[in-house]
Amino acid sequence: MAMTTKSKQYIDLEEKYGAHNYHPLPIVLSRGKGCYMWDVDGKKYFDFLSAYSAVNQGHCHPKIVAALQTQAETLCLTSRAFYNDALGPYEEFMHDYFGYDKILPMNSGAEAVETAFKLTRKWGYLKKGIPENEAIIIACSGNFHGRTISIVSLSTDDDARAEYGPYTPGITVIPYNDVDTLSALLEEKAASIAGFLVEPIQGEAGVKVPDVGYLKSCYQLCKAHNVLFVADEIQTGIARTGRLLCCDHEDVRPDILILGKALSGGVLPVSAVLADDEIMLTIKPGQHGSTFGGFPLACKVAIAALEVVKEERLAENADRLGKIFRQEMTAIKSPYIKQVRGKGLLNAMEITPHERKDAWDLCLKMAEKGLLAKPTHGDIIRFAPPLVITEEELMEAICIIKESIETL
Ligand code: IF1
Repeated sequence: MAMTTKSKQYIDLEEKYGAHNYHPLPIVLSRGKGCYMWDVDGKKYFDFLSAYSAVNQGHCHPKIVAALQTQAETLCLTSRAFYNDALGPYEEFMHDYFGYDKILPMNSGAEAVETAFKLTRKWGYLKKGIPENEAIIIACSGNFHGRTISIVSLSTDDDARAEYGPYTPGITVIPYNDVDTLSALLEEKAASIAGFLVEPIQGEAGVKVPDVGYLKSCYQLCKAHNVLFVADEIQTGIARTGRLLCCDHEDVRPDILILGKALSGGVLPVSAVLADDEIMLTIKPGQHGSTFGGFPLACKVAIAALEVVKEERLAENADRLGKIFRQEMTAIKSPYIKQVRGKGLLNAMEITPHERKDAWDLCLKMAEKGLLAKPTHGDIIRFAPPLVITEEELMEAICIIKESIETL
């Protein structure tokens, strides 16, 4: 797919003046609406990445943008040195919406994961009685929880982790989707284990869906050993997998719930950690915080974003259309398709490179035909459109995917 002159101007600017910490597809976008984006030449695309599930409500959702605009003209930021009339009502809204005693508001997903990490350790020392500096947190291989030093200390992906040492101690990594290993580790070391951090579906690893019952079994083991079950729903939450939370598929209520991305509908960085008082109140005034955490813009935007989820029945839509998507994709007979997997509208296709064509080539071909998706970890293509997509739009997108595979 040839890069246009106009696109090249923007790409060159980023090449020259921006850090080279990404390798984007050569598409330069300038407008978004619903499940569509347009590039600088006016070409229209289906967005099948949704900014990694941050745009579940669709690009520039009018209700969310209006909430942003109104608050932006009123009061943007007070800091937490004072109270304001947006944060309390937001915290109550989140309590009613998710059913946890309290919320600790942050900005990026990584910050929320770090916050959950600190909360888990605090609880380990103050409530479980783990000796100071001996708390262990368990994570799963193949995880992706963000890019701070402590989070990459959990990572098993060399790109995310190499040459960033020395790493944060107090971490044990076990295989994902492996209850027996968790059970054995808890039997052996529960006394010093504070928490188990897990993605209900591993997004970056390539939409790895664990066996049915995995989350429930892990949760029960954690309960039995007085270890916190910490769910990172930054990518799987907010209706993406066909339920409000991915843990809802197994009726698991995490001890600590981590949200981000679509919590703001992709309009601002808004993240949050939710927990009940026994855990949340272990952090005292002055022991954690953030300048923009829970600022008035975030409060109003997040309320609007979550109201849209319910008003437009996005979880139900994701559940229904996800089944259609996987059915249609599985029906395609092609030497390129190794496997199609996912839940709700978080799906992935594992590609078998064929005649020197791979997932990257397929993504370029789909872009040419008006659909944006990106490979993860080599040959897995994630397909995650905004949850506002209609069945008609989905069928049109499926045609593009089929045509692209056939003409690759
Ligand atoms: C990038 C990956 C996905 C996440 C989970 C925490 C975070 C993320 C489950 C941190 C963020 C983003 C980061 C983004 C690409 C995307 C991503 F490819 F990096 F791994 F989705 F799979 N927990 N994931 O998925 O949230 O600090 O980014 O707000 O380009 O790094 P963040």
